[in-house]
Amino acid sequence: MRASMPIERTLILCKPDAVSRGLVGEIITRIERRGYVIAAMKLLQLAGDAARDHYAEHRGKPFFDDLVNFITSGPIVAVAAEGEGAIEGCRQLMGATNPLAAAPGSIRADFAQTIGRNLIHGSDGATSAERELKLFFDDRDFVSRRHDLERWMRE
Ligand code: D4T
Repeated sequence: MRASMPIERTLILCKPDAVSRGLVGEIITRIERRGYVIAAMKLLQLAGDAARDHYAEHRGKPFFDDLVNFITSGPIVAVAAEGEGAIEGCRQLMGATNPLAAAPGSIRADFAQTIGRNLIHGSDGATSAERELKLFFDDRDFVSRRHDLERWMRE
């Protein structure tokens, strides 16, 4: 019997640099190849208030205004990714916040240069995942992927 982790949902954002550089497919491919499934997804452009809510933990920090200006500067793709240990697994796929410190082979190491243009956001824990998913998705936006997840786990 294989050891299992809880099935988790995490919020992934392909930030404006990922969308404008045409890297959304690359990012989603890596998430899917790891075995996580897309439970909800949308293309949108964030308003300032929504961006300030999303980044509430960084309010007051010197980079806060730049962060909000950047995340609202163009379309983003929000993805709810689901799978065993998906929160930490997606953080691994992303690599460290500063691309210069990101593990080789991670998304940020492979495609990004600076911390202010690091392509992707992923929730950093269960509490933030729950809070952030609610900012982007309603219950009715989610589609059950249980069959796909169960098949993946059997194979
Ligand atoms: P996000 O939230 O974009 O997934 O990034 P992380 O979870 O990996 O990192 P974070 O919350 O610490 O930072 C949020 C966001 O702020 C930018 N940033 C961060 C920045 O421009 N300068 C900084 O010094 C820090 C710490 C990058 C990501």
